[in-house]
Amino acid sequence: MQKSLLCWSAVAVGFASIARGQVFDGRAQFSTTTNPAGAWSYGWQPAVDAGFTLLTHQTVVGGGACFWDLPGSPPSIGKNISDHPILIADNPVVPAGVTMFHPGPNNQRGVVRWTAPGAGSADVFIHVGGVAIDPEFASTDVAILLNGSILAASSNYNNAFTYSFYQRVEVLPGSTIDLSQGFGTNGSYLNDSTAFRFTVVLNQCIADLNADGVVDDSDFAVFAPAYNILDCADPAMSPGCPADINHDGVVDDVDFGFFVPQYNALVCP
Ligand SMILES: [Ca+2]
Ligand SMILES: [Ca+2]
Ligand SMILES: [Ca+2]
Repeated sequence: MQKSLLCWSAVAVGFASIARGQVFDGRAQFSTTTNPAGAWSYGWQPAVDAGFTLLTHQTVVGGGACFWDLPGSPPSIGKNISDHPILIADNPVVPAGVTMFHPGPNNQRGVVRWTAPGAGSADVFIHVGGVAIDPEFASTDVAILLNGSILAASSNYNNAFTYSFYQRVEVLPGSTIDLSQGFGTNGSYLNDSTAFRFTVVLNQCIADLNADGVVDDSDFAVFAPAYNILDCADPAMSPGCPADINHDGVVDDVDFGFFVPQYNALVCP
């Protein structure tokens, strides 16, 4: 197994504290040093739900993007752990901190897997897309699976594409939720670099922003100023951006749409 000194030395950048309770943030917790790492593992499969093999080789691209991959080839799953944007081989400029994947030449699928550490309700948020710059040639597809059964699937025809998924599912210890990426409808893996976010909130009320077991005015007092700031990357935003309920990097009307029903219910489900 090849390990990059850069990947190891930057581990402190690769981990961030969990913002609130049992929040599994596939971007903040992305590991460039171990696989599996906690609830997360990075692997590949020859087709959707056709086995899962861990990726154990690592490649560094652009001086700070670390990928798990097959030796010399995608599928690959990685993160820009540097503090600056990085140009990837197929031309997307990947901002600092972004996680991304790329399918293989024979449609080997990159798979990011979350394995439940306990039983309960898991709120699953996934966002895909947004880094490649050549929409004429790019095409990928994604599937989301619970214990090998497809919950949702989507194809896109260019990387201006963005796709968001949310579902609350019941899990048992060892249950798996997979985000799987293939090369799409154009039959080519070229230009298929794709960013992703993958977050699971386990047994926690997603609108309980101050984690006291109810959703009330004290949570709205957290939400309202964050909504006015909007961007989680804004220095004025509270650390961890707790009001970003759907974990897409901004606090906007979509988050408010998640907030309102739980506020009306008051007691966490
Ligand atoms: Ca493609
Ligand atoms: Ca609360
Ligand atoms: Ca949001």
